[in-house]
Amino acid sequence: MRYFQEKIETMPLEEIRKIQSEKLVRQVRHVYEHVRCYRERMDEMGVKPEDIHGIDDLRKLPFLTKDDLRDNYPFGLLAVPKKDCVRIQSTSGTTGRRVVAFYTQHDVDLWEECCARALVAAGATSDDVCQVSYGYGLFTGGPGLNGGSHKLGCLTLPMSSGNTDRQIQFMMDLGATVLCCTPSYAAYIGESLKERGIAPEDNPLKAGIFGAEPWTEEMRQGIQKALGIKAYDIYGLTEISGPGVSFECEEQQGMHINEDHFVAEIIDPDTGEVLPEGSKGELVFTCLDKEAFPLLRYRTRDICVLSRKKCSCGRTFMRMTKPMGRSDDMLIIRGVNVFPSQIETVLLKEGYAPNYQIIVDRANNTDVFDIMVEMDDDMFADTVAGITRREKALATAMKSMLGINPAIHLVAPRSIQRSEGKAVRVIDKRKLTSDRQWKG
Ligand code: DLL
Repeated sequence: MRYFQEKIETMPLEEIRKIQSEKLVRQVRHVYEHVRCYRERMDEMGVKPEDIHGIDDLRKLPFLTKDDLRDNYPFGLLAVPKKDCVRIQSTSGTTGRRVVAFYTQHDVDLWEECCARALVAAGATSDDVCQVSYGYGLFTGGPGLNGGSHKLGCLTLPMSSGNTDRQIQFMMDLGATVLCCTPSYAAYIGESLKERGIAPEDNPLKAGIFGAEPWTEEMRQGIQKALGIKAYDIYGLTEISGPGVSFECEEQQGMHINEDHFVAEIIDPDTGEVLPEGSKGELVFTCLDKEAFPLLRYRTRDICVLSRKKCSCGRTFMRMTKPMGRSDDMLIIRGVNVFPSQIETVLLKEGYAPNYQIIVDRANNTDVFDIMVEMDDDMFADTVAGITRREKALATAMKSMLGINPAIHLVAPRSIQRSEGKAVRVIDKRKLTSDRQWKG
């Protein structure tokens, strides 16, 4: 089984664009009629539903941001009567007003189909046992992959995150072949298996579907080795439905966007100008056929690049790179732009596991930049002088990647708190009043 819905996933570009155009015209009419916020925005811009004839008219429409979602909390952007909705999900990682997304049964089906496509692209079939170790509840990770696994007909283990002993026991006893969780939890499960003396070839897993937070190519290699599997990336966000907006195929060269449901654009985050294919910029999504919470031109803040290059897996859906950071989570330390993923890259290159925490503070009007990094048992057994030498070497490597000098603190193995969901990598003490937290 190569595709979950072959005809759709491999359709020619002209057909994709035709379907997108037809759906967009219908969707714009739907939101204009049912959502006051859109009607007012479009009226302000002098755009009527009749002006939207197809996908080329997309850029006539206004952008929507997370602030708009918060301002319209909870029901302001709901496009169907509340009685027609069957589910809500909500975002993690922010304080203050949460973002609440609504789903009709049609929307849940569409979302679960997207997740089933991701599972098949990772090599799963109805013969597989799928262990879902993303959090369940308001977070979309657990419910999304759970639904996809059911749609495909896998035996589904709805583990949720946490209780790693039980995760490992069920994995071994029930023969889980596909693991779905955050990459940081996958790495932790890998460590825990090793601690229990279970070699990578002795667990039943063959593939993993990991997303919801940034992870580097080096981290992928580490997880693949520790678990003895092929590790696939999956992307999505609550506002646009959840996991499965895009997913990796066996080529592992970017994630295919489910273009029959979502249109992707890349814009300049400062000017809002739409950039040509291949440019790096902020990813914007339009939901083509969701009923309850159909966001148009939603600014994700994720920075990435889109490509229409042919993929040898046969899927024709365009691909996006892993998000390279967020237009709003980039740290500015002593005037220098720093992406946490750069720090992770250096750590993995220098032979450290990606167990680290960045702490930024301010003293005497100057930024203080510390990185706590865990040693492995061998490093920890070294002399004090040896450890100091290591700290200096790592600081030099960081300086050459980032352009500024962090203070490196090598800490004892397993002393940085492990995450069962999204890892908290950054503690920015300078911004305690902000309601936004970095989530990768
Ligand atoms: O994290 C949905 C999800 C669940 C995706 C499970 C994949 C697997 P939110 O909590 O709304 O939704 O967070 C969305 O997380 O805008 C990205 O910044 C980040 N993100 C999601 N997937 C990836 C990924 C879920 N594969 C935000 N790589 C998004 C990097 C990711 N960042």
